Amino acid sequence: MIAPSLGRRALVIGFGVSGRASARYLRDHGLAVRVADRADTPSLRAALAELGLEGRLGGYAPEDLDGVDLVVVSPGVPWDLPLVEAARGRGIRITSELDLFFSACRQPVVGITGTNGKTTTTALAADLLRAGGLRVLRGGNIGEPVLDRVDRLEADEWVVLELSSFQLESIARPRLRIGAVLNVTADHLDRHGTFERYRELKAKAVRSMDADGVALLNRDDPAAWSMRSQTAARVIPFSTREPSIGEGVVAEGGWVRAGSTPVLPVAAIQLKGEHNVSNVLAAVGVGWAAGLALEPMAEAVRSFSGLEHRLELVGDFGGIRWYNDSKATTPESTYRALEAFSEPIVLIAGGRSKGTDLAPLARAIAARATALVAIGETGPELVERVRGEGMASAAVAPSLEDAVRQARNAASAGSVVLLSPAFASYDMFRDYEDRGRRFKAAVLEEVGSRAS
Ligand code: UMA
Repeated sequence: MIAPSLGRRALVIGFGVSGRASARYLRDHGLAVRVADRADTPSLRAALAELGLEGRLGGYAPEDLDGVDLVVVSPGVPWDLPLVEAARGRGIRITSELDLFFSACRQPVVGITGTNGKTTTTALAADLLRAGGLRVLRGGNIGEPVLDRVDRLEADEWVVLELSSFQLESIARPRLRIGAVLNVTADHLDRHGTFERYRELKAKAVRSMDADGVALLNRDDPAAWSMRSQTAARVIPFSTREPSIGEGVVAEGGWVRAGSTPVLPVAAIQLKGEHNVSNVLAAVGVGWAAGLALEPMAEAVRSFSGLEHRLELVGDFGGIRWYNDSKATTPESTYRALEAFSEPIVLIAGGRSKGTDLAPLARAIAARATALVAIGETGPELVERVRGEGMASAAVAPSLEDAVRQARNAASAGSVVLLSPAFASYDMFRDYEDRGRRFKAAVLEEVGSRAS
């Protein structure tokens, strides 16, 4: 059946995991789907052939819009790309995978956004809801598209989405039952221009909520907390620092509490760092707002050991513990990683800049790490700046493998080697996952094999 509101002929711009899900969904709804992608690779060609679609790879042109009445923009494609602007100029409807998802989905949706901690909180919130007996579809920026699964949702199923600013920008009305904003610090300024615009995109998650919704806002983060005046939803604060916030979720006296009810001891949380306690509070808040019993939720928190590439322990070799925190693509996530340890730290950092200032990062590294091995495009400037802060042990490594060797030489028993890059990975790697896996492989190769 052709859904009347979708049109007849769609152009999907960007053929990554999100674009493929959109293309599948629209094709299955009877639309003629064409794809355009700036890249041209064997895997893109194979994916096109597999879905039986026509497309232009290696660039796009205005004629790609001919005959099209719907344009689906992938999250990584700028919302103001000239081709998208041209489509607007022609009066063509512009949408996205998640915009279409919200139009089609009737089930309650939990949306989790913020600059750091989204993926961990999304994974944990989904686990908590499942532990509480609910059926859950998890997806979004966590790497799992959802549009091609919306038709299979059960009537009583819940949806837990990680929402990025890129995705929020493209959703006309994110209709959330429960929305959580974890924190907002400067990120993606290369795309959004100003912090204020970026913050507004995050606020969109709670701005379009109704009075029967619950907005979980981080009381400890000024930008997230300021959104309490921008939502019609009931606001539940969460905080690791202010125990007396009334009807909130807090960490106080060594306990996680939901309102006045103790949920579990903070010491039972396996994740490292105060930022992760904050993420746990947000996830517990989601379960609490969904009306679940606290005991199964506490059990789900206890058994959650974290995700790959987020302060992930690679191994302990000769008394040196190696951690993969490749998902740290912003200085703030690296600050949190640095704060999560009391041991001496040899830090591997650097990558592609997203327009943030390097000075505060250099100060934090010099204050907390004993040595820096810098990689990627920002590597040389980072080394120069930490030296300017008085840090003697700082050097550039031409490759990640070389960085691992240098870090091994700089570390001693009892210290931690931490890959927490603070920047995007695209200068040297396919993505942060590629960076993290190559790091782990290099550690096992260079250090693990010698230690065993
Ligand atoms: N492309 C173009 N033109 C462009 C940009 C990209 O044609 O201007 C093409 C690329 O050649 C590639 C395709 O688009 O073939 C990639 O599309 P995409 O960048 O939208 O990436 P997807 O594979 O579809 O993954 C997207 C999200 N990517 C981004 O937002 C950059 C994934 O988030 C998300 O997990 C996935 O959808 C499912 O929802 C990743 C991410 O880095 C993890 N997110 C950012 C972050 O977390 O900081 C926001």
